[in-house]
Amino acid sequence: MASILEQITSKIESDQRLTRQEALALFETDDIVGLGRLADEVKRSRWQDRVHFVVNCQINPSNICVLSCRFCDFATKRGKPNAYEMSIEEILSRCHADLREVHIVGGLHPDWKWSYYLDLFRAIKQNFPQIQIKAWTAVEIDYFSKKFRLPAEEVLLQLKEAGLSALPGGGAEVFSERIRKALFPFKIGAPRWLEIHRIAHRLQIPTNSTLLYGHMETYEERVEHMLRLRELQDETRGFMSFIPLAYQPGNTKIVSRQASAIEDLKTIAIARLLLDNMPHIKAYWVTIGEETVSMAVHWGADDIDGTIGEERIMHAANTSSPVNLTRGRLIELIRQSGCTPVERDALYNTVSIFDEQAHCENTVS
Ligand code: V47
Repeated sequence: MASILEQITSKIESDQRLTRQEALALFETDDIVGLGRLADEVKRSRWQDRVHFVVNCQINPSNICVLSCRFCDFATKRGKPNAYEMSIEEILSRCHADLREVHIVGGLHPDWKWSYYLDLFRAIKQNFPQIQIKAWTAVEIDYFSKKFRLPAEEVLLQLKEAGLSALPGGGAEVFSERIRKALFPFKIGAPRWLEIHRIAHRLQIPTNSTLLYGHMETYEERVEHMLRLRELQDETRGFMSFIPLAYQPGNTKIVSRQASAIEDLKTIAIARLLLDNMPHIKAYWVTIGEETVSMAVHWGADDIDGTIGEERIMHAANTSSPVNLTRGRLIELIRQSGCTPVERDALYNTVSIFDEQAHCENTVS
């Protein structure tokens, strides 16, 4: 009898979708190499040996948050020694002419006015018109909608007019009521997260999607999460990428160590196979590290995010990754993995293809 991997291979070769049971069987398989090879074939049929990256900068304007989610080491309260807030000028001072993307997310700030959010985007676009702004998760959009008494649609329209290009994929965590009740009971759940992304897609604002794994979720819950994203993507085609986020345990004591590299690679490979309508699968070096990323590009990932700068969410949870990678380092990492680096913008338009050594050496910084 054919093995589960052989059965799934022939389904994929005849363009059939994977079922929930098949995805679960892949999580249980011992044939990690076979799983990786299959995900790599699917990735190559779409992207050949290309791997995308972006020259970007993450900015987390404040860690003051009205929520206190159990899994989060980043959020704090006003008056605590680690609390911080950035002015628009401070944020501008972190932007520079080489950037293609700024990725802005933060705590749900209790006092900032709606004008801060609009003025911030206008100031970035005025000073750095080439930068595309990918900002505020669905959780933040929902918070603005309630706090400023505007429908989510209106929040998104005003942000778009001020310069928003895309929404990041954060805040999804795991689409499981069991886990929401245990780890983030006051944060929006799956229906509202999906609704905000549906509205964004309707307004022609592309978005990303994430899954926070490696804490207390089951394989069934990981699969259910991916299936709900696949379903919305069938409806809207508005997602650009899916990013599995490996949980950094930090000081929360939810788990004692982060998921293994094999778990990271399995999750990426299964995402590539199950999310057949998701263009990009991102291996995020900040959470899984450069070594695992260099393998992940052979396990189904076609994107490794970007230079990033001073990221604070995972670093608050003691990630061992560096605070910044240069464009040159990203190109080297992709090349050393045997792939072709493709610099992109926030919306996955191609900026440069580094398919010749000379081109790379002349261009890196
Ligand atoms: O929503 C919080 C997660 C997310 C931890 O869209 C944690 O391109 C791991 O969404 N360990 C924010 N994860 C980051 C995010 C993201 C990152 C990179 C690219 C994109 C994109 C989006 O980080 C949160 C939450 O799910 N998170 N704490 C932690 N200790």
